[in-house]
Amino acid sequence: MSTATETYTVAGMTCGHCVSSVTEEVAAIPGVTGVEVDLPTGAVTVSSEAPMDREKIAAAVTEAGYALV
Ligand SMILES: [Cu+2]
Repeated sequence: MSTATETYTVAGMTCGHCVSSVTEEVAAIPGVTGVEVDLPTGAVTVSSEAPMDREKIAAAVTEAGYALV
């Protein structure tokens, strides 16, 4: 199985609850195998089985109530 890893930046996260909301929504995207969020920088690293559409990540982040930078 090949894997892809991409890092995105999410604006508006301020606490652990924000981190878990974003993690939950992004992890729910089909094909995503891992999500790591760095709260101080807003960096969200997404591992997936195949390269992800940025739009899918953006939609999940929007669903969580935040915005992709
Ligand atoms: Cu929060």
